[in-house]
Amino acid sequence: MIEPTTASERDQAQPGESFAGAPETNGHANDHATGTVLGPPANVRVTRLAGLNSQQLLNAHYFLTLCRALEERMWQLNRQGKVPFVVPCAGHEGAQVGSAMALTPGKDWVLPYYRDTAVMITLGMTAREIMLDFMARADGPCSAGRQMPNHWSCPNLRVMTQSSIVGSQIIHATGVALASKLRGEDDVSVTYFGDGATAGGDFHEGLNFAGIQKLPVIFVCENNGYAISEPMEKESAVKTVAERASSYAMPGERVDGMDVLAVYEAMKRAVTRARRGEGPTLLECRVYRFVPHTSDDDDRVYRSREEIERWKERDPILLLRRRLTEAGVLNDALLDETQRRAQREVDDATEFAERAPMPDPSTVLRHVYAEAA
Ligand SMILES: Cc1ncc(C[n+]2csc(CCOP(=O)(O)OP(=O)(O)O)c2C)c(N)n1
Repeated sequence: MIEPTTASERDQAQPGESFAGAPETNGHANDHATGTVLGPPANVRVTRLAGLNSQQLLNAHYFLTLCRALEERMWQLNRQGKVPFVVPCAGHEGAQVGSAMALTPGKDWVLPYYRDTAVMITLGMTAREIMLDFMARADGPCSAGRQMPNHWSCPNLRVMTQSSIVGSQIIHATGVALASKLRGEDDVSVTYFGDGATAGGDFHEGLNFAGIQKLPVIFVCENNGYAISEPMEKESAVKTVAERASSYAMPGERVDGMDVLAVYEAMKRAVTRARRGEGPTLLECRVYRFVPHTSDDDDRVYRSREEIERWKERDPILLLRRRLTEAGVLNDALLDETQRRAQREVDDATEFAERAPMPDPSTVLRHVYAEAA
């Protein structure tokens, strides 16, 4: 049985110097990322939590709300037979939004994995763009309808194309960090993966090399306790992912991944270290996947409904809402407005993608790595 964790003791908040979606760094025109529409109303107290101001906190709340609404629509489209495959992230959003908020979009290199929809939203990818790829439309920015959904790629956000081979992005991120170091640049590479990926050789090779070379790379593990149906104890003889860091001479930190602000603070520390040339960090975010691995999985065969319900009491969206309400940043009217706005954005994205053209079959070999002679 895998039990929910509670928030760990945290260091004093670090002031947030950059925030995903800042208009000057984000090549996208999505106003949800710039935060110009959902500003705090005049009666909302200006406050800071974890070094983030009211506007940044409300943005984080919007990203979480939007991602969950988008995913619910994806399941509906899948059940209607319109889209064959959903890769959900419900339950992981806190770790994703909290970590991505500590990055500078378009400057730092990001190598996500298939579950990272909320990372992409936080960096600045729009709901329309995500829906275009989800429906394999010709204008889908990740692959123009060639790749499976959730195989992220976005050059202007420095999000690098990934493969379906679990964990392979770990060594790619290490190589990108080596390039940054050789060029003398202060950008940071970040890669995301699940606990199952830590059982593969790429994890060892990537961390070993990054440790030797002291590279500016952050390894973010979203540990949901399972690799599809395999529980953590069958993947690893040690109980946590973070403790493996000592084998590679880098700090390993374990954080409550349901707590957006705790993740943000831990990630901020790792980013600061990497930018100062102090080397890599392994950050383990303890999360839980609320729904099956994908739309092709039946999770009833490997975990109980009670286990899921217990974790849902620590839903990252509910935790953040509680925190923001107590701090006076969020109120009922603003919560209502946030939910309506997210729903409008999802409706718009769905209609937009459904109207968008499919790829022209005559272009099937375009952008394919190798063509037959
Ligand atoms: C090298 C490799 N082995 C197996 C698979 C099949 N596979 C796809 S996802 C997955 C589970 C990965 O689990 P984890 O890394 O914990 O991430 P999660 O899906 O739980 O977020 C597996 C085994 C694969 N794609 N690549």
